[in-house]
Amino acid sequence: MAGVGLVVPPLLGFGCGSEEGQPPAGTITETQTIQEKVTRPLSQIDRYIDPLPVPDTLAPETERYPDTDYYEIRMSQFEQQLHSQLPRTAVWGYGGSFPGPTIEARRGRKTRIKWINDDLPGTHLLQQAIDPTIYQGREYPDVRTITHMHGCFVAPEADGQPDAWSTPGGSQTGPRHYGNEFTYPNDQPATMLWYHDHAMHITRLNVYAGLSGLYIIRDEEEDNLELPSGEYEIPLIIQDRFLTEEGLLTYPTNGTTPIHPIWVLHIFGDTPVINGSIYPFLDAEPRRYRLRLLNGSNARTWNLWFEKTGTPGNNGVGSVHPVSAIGTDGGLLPVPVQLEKVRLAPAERADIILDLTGFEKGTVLTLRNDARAAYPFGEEIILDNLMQVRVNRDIKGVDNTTKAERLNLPDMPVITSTPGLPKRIFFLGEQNDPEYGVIGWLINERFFHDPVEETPRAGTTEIWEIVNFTLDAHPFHIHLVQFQVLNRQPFDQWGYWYAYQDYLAESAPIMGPDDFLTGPAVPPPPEEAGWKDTALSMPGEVLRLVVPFNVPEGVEGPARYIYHCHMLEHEDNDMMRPFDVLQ
Ligand SMILES: [Cu+2]
Repeated sequence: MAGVGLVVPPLLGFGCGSEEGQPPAGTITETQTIQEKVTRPLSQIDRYIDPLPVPDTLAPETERYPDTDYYEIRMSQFEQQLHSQLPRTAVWGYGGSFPGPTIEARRGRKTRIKWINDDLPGTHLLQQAIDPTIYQGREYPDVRTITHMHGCFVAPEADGQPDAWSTPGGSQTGPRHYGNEFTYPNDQPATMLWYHDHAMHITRLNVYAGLSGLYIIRDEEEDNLELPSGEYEIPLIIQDRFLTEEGLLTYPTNGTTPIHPIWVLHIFGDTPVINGSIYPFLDAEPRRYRLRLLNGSNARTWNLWFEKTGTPGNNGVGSVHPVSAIGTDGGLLPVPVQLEKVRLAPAERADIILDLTGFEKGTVLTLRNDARAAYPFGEEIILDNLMQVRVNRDIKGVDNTTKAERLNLPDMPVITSTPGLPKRIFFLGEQNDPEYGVIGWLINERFFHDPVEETPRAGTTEIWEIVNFTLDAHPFHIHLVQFQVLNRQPFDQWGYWYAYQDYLAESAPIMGPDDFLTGPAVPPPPEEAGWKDTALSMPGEVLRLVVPFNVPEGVEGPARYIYHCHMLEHEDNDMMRPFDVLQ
């Protein structure tokens, strides 16, 4: 863990101690004790005065199981300072920090984690935002959690699915609960996954309260590239939140309709939080940095760029400083791609090189965003000016890393669908009420607990066509797999929707999108031409995915997984479905 965390002042410390001599996670130590400071209302805080914190990397226990790194990670409620001019904020977190500690894994060596929620309180941190009207008539305890490893090739029992939740102490469990200790095979290329809560109908509140963290897989292929590492490899977990003027975390409870008086269609916070810090800055050297970006927001899509906002002599102020994308959700790209802007939908990751080589001391870059919310047409506040990177340090030693455009990245296999298999079509739509309009979201007009309808066979590769009938872009996520985006193609949204209504009324056969296409199929942009587990389905477009299905060693019989929209308000009410992989 040495060399990974940046220097963080005590008042911003993560305190997920696991090193020898460190206190157990979640305890308040003397170094964490906050100095009493004059605080201000949120609307009056200064920007870019707190150094960007980086979550600690946990040290594993290596002796307990053969060929396996073992961890115990506790969930708890605690107070953390999100900005040095705000009082401490009560949050939830893994390992006593928000976001949780980073887990590093090596391809080919297993990781086993015991997720412990016994320390969580009996009342939810966001109790007022709980809305049982979205429970489809079922009953659930308010505090329930289950940790999902997003993007992981993992057995269904260890996947962390919505119905696998348990209450603190385990007195109540979901109908598909398989304990809280899971093994992750790490049988996939080097990449950055993330773990987060996934409990049925309450994922949005548990993740928003703070239950998420990073999981980085490394391998030899990546080692050989000589990418920036150690303190020059920095994760950016980008989230948005609402806080009161006093710094309390709040979640909207204004509801959408009398049918769901509290649950909201989606939320777009007015305060950016990066690695658990509001408007932080990064003091940088004039060299290459590898930034591991995660959009950890509930619902906000970001369209990010670095802009020169300050230079000695004002040279180039206002210009975009491009980055090089080198990886996606599931691994490295085949070629580096120079980008002015990086679009990230909820749960998507981007592996980028920010090259500050030769930058004069005093240069300031500001991380900006211009994505509308809801993406792409919405009218909510665009959160802009999120953090700063300041070239304020002298370079230590020499930068021996490879220039991004000269990186010899591994080849990307082109996968094709298994001949003879029909395409599967997934219709993204709304739950509509005749009186109140949109009251929720659905895929194929089915609720989560309706019977399974998709049963791909292990060893085959399918085409999944996602048809978006709504006016919002939805990040479509499939558990278990890493897929490739084949293309996107516009269609006549109204024409197809009416035909679909006829089909639902059983007066017409189901029709694929072919008769309604209005333009050419466009392959994914090069920065998206890698392994993906989440892809943005745009309104009025057919999104085609090439999805290879396999199950980890030892998995027998039909293996249950799920796919869903990764806007957490959507998946909680009911834009999520199960599927079974047959063998
Ligand atoms: Cu959605």
